[in-house]
Amino acid sequence: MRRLARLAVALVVALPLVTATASAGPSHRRTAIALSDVLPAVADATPAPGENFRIGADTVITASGAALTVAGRLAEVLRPVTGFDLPVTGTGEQAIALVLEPGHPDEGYRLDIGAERVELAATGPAGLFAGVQTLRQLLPVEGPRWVLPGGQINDFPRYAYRGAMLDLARHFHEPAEVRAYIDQISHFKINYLHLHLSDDQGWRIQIDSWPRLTEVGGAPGTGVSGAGGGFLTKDEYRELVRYAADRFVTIVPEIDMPGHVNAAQVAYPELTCDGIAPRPRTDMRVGYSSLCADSDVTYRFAEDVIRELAEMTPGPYLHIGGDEAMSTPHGAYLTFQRRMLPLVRRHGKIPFGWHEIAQSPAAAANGAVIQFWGRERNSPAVAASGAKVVLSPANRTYLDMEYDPLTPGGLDWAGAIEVRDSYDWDPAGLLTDVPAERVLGVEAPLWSETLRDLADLEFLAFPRVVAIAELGWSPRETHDWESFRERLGAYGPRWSRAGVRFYRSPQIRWS
Ligand code: TNX
Repeated sequence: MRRLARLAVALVVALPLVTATASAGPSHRRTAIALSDVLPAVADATPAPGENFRIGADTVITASGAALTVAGRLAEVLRPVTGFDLPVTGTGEQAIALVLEPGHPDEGYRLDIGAERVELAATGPAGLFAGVQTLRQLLPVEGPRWVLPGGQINDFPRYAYRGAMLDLARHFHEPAEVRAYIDQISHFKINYLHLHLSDDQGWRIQIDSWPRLTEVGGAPGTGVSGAGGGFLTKDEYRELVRYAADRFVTIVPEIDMPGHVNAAQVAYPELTCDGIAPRPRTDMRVGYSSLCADSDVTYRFAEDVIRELAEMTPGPYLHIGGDEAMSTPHGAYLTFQRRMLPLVRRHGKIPFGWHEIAQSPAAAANGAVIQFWGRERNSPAVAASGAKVVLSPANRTYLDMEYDPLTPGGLDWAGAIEVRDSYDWDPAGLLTDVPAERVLGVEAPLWSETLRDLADLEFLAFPRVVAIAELGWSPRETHDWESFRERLGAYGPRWSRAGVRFYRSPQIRWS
């Protein structure tokens, strides 16, 4: 039924005569945008041709109570592009009405577009915000006719966790760059941003009880190639958390331990087993540093950092890394995790870790979320742990991998990842030994070894992060490369207008 509806829409759009219908009037014209031309794909769309809504000088946005903030946001984005006043009021004719009503799934919404009224309904503000992202894409890129295609959309996410990750340690990204990224990913209903805040080359978050972490680890010249330096003050971090929350994105902070700690050890040599300060590192190697699992200072340090980080993090998760601890002996690794995982719990957070933590029985015992970053199709340790899993298979989701061998910048250890590679897989079936109900969601990490500025970041992230957003949001039945590439191609002008320097993949016909 749904496919038929889509086909009908496609035919209508393909017709050369996409102007007036029988009941012609300016608001009854067809638009070139179909109701299902949305990224990520909506769960269900039933077009009502002839019921288009035209935003004009008399259009108002109505909302009350908890819907008012989202209504304000909608007005803020529509006013400058359309040039209309769009007052936010309690009631009114010719309204885009934001309505709170029970019965929708988490983050789900219904969008009803008729000739006289648009109604966007959800159970809470998160669902309204998701609906607003859909509505924005249903408007043309340019005026003067701001027409929404008539019909009804019912939409809700497949997975609760749809993430992206930035690596501030290998190259520090300024708060303004992080905000720009949050803006862009929130358009695609990504709802978590994981910040990798410490690594061998740098430490990027102020910790009051260990001030040298940022004085030394965030100094100019820290980072890969020594190009960069910088860190987030607590105020800047809190401000980012707020900025993200306003866009329904939750920050997941990561302090990587027991490996990837060279920057902390340069600042505090007592964090090594022999007490000797290592040299600062600006190369890309991994796996050489480790905290000392049988030393008390390790746990004093870890607890102070986790306490301070938890205090300024309202979100449920705190990521403790755990990856590539090649210089931590296996027994020491288990000792470390046996103490760390409950510690995160004691500070009120759900522990999150790279899939290596699955080796520790403490992972499942403490309800940890495991982030799988491998390329294998099975993972006995992850399967045996029984824990929830977020999928970041490196050969599909690693945004720092090159698109093809000619890509400027980017790494290649997990292979080249063209847009179709990032799109054509199913999270439910990726790990053959982990049942589908244990998959919490997906995340696209962007490591910063080869990045310098926002342009580099955008080039690697867009469009691939949208493929991961669609895998996280859209029902399995909508998965269709041809449809995805059409919708992506049509989105290009929106990025161009916003000044986003995306990769013009040859796999896509860009409008
Ligand atoms: C592996 S994946 C890493 C990072 C690197 C990345 C580069 C993972 C958990 N660790 O330390 O930055 O590869 O692609």
